[in-house]
Amino acid sequence: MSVCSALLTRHAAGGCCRGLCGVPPPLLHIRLASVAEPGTRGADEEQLWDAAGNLQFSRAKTGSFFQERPVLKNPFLEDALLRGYLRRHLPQEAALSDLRAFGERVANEVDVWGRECEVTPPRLEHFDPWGRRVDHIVTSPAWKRMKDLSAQEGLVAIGYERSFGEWSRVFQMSKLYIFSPSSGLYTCPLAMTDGAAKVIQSIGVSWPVDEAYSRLTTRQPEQFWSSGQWMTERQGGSDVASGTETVAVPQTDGSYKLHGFKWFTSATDADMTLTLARVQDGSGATTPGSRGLSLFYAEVSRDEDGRLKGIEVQRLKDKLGTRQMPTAELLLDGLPAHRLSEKGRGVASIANMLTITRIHNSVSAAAAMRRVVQLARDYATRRTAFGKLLKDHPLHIQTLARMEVETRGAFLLVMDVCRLLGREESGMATQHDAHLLRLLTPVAKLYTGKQAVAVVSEGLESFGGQGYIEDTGLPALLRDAQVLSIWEGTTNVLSLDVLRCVARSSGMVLHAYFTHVKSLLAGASSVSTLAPAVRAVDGALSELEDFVQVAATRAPGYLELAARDLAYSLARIYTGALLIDHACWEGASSSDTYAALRWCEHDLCPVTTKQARGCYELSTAPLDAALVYDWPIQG
Ligand code: UCC
Repeated sequence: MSVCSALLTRHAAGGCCRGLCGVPPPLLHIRLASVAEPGTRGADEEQLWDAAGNLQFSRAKTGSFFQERPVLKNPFLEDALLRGYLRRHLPQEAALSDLRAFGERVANEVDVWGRECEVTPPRLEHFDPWGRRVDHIVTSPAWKRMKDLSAQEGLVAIGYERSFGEWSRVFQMSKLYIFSPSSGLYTCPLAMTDGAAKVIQSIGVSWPVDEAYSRLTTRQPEQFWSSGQWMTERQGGSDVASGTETVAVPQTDGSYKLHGFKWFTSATDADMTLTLARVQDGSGATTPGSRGLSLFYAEVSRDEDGRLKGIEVQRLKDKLGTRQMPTAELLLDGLPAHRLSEKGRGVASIANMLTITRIHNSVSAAAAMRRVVQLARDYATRRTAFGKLLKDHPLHIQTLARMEVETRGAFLLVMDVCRLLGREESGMATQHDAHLLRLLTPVAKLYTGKQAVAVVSEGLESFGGQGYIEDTGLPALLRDAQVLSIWEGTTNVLSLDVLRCVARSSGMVLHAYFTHVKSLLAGASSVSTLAPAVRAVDGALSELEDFVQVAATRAPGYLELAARDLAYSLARIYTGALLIDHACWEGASSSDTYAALRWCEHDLCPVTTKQARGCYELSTAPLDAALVYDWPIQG
């Protein structure tokens, strides 16, 4: 028997094992003295033994090194920009201590629930054990706890209590921002719940939605309702005007019954919903297009036999991400409903909901970026490679710094939209603010949705292979980010929405934009450290003004081709101005200045860069098509 196998035998007979002792003993290098047997290690070969005489990799042992995991700390305390922004704009101790306490809860309690939602996705029980159709969507206990927590923490209520006046939305969205990545996607029903409350409030809170409104905005978990937003049908969710087939059949009591098929309904375990349908006239006819759509309110309830009233859940969707949340196809077969809007004013009425859900979407996008940066920078203090910690590799830190710049930009853009919303709702908004809110809502949503995918993807890479391992919880961040640019209006649909609001306001939204960016830059004119950034934003703004002048004289197709780049230019220039403005604040740090300078190294006005290359000339469209389909180029 070799020394090696003798020791193994001795250890198996009575050695102290690592698992029982808890703390791993130090490793010792022991040089073997025996003569090697054929096929065994040589006498000079070095082996690793621990102090208790355990040989690594022997039998059930897996070695003593384990990579440390990133640790989620209080996301409020860890976020210097969030705290700085609130110290500047909302320094009330009540708000700050609430966020501090909630951040603690998120890190130590809620994050685990979020993970539980991911690993215990909802399932659909069509039938009860005796064959009756019940269509029960069974969700995890953690998903239900998220609902209670949302009520207790006032995650919708804060926006309607308005305890902090015009800053109430900033406070509410700050809570959602630290909650979102740990929420198991409960932020989705909250977005729609908030949107429904907003619609009801703007239409007027009276019967039959008065009770719904108080339930949507309560802090009492047992009273709290969530709402759905059922807009998407089989023909698609973007072109709602022509894609909506659902009909509303008038009842003698003034209510309606809805018949149709809703193809993509999120958080389908909601207590109520807002949805669109076409009112049938006496002959059963409906009006096509947008002018035929009206807005309806419906409660999701069950009859005495436990069957859903007027709804069959066809199936749950099998999605890339957002798996924590039930998303379903619904057959509406006589769903009792009440019309909320005037006939034909459905799209205009649900637009308030879209504004709110798009803002929530932007908050979630900024939050996803912040979370991956927070975890990546923690991990960089724990993981060693090539002889030193990741944090000591300048190239690694450069990558994290770039992610940080994107995250800061996204945060300030989103919070500025929340600021404008708060001003509008508290009666403080000027016409100028209202124009800015209309323009920046789609801009922020489309830009942050794209940024989130890029930053979270980069973030996963900073964990190496572990970023690709499912049960670290990291891949879910990327899967969930991917939806942010898709639902609530894709990038192109929202770029066209930007053009639409420019046209509908006769350019006033752009006038407000230019005026506001200039006023932000004016405040920084004497700050020499920011001069390169101010010059860059100022120059880009002039280019953008020139582009708008030229584009106004061109055929509509020209602007359509420019729409996405125009929206990106609006986002980058405005964000640059916000970063500069924040860096001028008396409490700002040198990092605030550095972030502004770095942001302004972007191509701030891609629409003029591309314009100079002829990208929007009408001759480009057939060339693009020829490239995509590999057609021969004509002429
Ligand atoms: O439902 C979905 C999934 C739910 C999941 C919820 C997640 C929440 C976020 C979670 C965060 C974590 S996905 C389905 C999403 N679908 C959309 O978002 C629709 C996308 N399509 C559009 O936005 C289109 O632009 C449409 C549908 C609005 C276009 O329809 P129309 O009928 O062609 O619209 P018009 O004619 O341009 O506008 C009709 C009226 C006008 O008002 P009036 O008649 O007074 O002039 C417009 O000014 O609606 C007004 N309007 C708006 N107002 C249209 N869009 C807006 C707007 N964005 N803001 C204010």
